[in-house]
Formats: sequence, structure tokens, C-alpha cells
Amino acid sequence: MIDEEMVNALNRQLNAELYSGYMYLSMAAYFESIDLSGFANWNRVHAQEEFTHGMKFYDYLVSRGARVTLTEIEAPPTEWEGAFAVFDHVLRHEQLVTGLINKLVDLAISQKDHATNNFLQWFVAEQVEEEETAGGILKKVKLAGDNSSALLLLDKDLMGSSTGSATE
Ligand code: OFO
Repeated sequence: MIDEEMVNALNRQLNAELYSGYMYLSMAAYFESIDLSGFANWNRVHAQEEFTHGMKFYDYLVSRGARVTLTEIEAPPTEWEGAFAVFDHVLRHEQLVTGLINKLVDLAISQKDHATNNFLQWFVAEQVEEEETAGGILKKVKLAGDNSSALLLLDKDLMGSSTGSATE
């Protein structure tokens, strides 16, 4: 039987993952508005990935016989000051999510809930990838700086992204 505190914490994380999806989709819409459709594509694909993360929490709660409770999803920002500001935000957001996942693991360990700890390990590994990907794109955007040709080349690269986790 899964502890109620853990059920509540997992439901909160389900909400946080849906918020992440909402945030990435808002970033995609922002990039569409400034005609960087490759960046928009990357963020749109990543939004889907976040909704998949949310569903992993949904499915896990159901598999443990726990109640899924959906709550209000906070509105994401809608405007940024360019690609650097977006990916700086992405990296900080993913670092924050890593912290949330680590806290869930701490709770699972403190409750000796080995099944939930095991479930969460997928997210522990995923967050390493999330931070690496966000940091990698941020570095490239920084290198492009004010050079619009470099930014457009990067935009073209991101157009081909179908996993939301790579720039190549
Ligand atoms: Fe769900 O990994 Fe990003 O936020």
C-alpha cells in the first residue's frame, strides 16, 4: 500500500510535468511568433515529451491503486527576450525539476518505498539528459550571439529534431 503523503507528492509531480509541457508549448508559440520555426519545432516536440512524463506518473499511481487527482495548471510565461532567454529559462527550469525529483526520491527512501524509488530512478537519469540537452543548446545560442546567420543555421538544425533531446 502506497503512503498518502507519497500519493500527494506524486500527484504534485504529475502537475509539474504537465506544467513543463505547457511551458515548452508556450516557448514553441513564442518562437513561431518570431519566425524561428526550428526552435519552435524543438520546443513543441519537447512539450510532447513532458506530457509523456506526466502520463508516467498517472500510470504509476493507477498501477499502485492510488487516486490520480488533477489540479489547476499554472499559466506559463508567453514572452521572452530572444532564444538565449528561452534556453536560459529552460536550463533553470530543468534544474528545478531535478530538485523536485530528488525530493521525491528522498521521500521514497525515508518511507522505505522501494517500488516508488525504483520508478523514480528513470526520472533521475532523465533529468541528467534534460539538463545536458538544455545546457548544450544554451551554449550554441550563446555562441551564435548577435550573428543572425549562425542563429538561422541552428534553427535549421533544430527543425530536424524529433526527440526533443538532441540538436544533431
Ligand atoms: Fe519532465 O523533464 Fe523536463 O521538465
